[in-house]
Amino acid sequence: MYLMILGAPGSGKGTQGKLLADHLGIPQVSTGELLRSAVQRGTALGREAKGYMDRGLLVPDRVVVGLIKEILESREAARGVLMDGFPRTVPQAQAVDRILAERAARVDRVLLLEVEEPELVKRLLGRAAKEGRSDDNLESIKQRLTVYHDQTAPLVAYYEKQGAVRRIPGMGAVDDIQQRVREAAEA
Ligand code: B4P
Repeated sequence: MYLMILGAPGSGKGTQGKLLADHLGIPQVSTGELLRSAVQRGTALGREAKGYMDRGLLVPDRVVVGLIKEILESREAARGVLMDGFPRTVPQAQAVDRILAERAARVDRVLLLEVEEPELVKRLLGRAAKEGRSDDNLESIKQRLTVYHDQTAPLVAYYEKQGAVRRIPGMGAVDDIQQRVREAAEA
């Protein structure tokens, strides 16, 4: 099963994705986590990605598509994967479709978490206070929201054409949202 969790920054992709992946027994893969790990290790990929991430911009597709290909072709992903934070642009979605088609698979469900913007900002500023992630500052958060609307939200129409999108109200308690997420994933 190939599932994708889609939503604006702060919509709870990481939180809900982890719970759902554990429940289904498939790996959760987050390009954000992989990129942050590359930054921390100071690899060439990490050095290139850091400038984009800190400014709230997307890392270029040519960098991310290689990463996505590696993930989806790995043995770990053979039985399915929960994609958290990718694809994020139409060219990335086309790349995912091509890679999955090679194993006669496709994105089965896109779980779209819908959260109002003031709540998104509140959550990310809350995380900044707790974890100090370098892109959780007001300027970068605003930029990430703009990038989401311009470059990632068009994916909703892309996957709606495939009948894969399930809209999930993402406000409220984590456990209540997880219940809705599971129902949407398994329906
Ligand atoms: P990501 O790591 O994907 O970060 P994000 O979109 O900002 O969302 P995140 O996953 O952290 O937040 P979540 O919704 O889980 O990407 C970071 C950067 O990496 C991007 O800006 C980009 O530069 C780069 N990047 C990553 N993937 C890329 C790609 N494919 N192509 C190009 N560039 C890419 O929200 C989490 C917060 O909300 C937490 O603090 C959590 O505790 C809180 N929360 C969750 N549910 C809640 C609830 N119900 N109530 C209250 N708080 C809640």
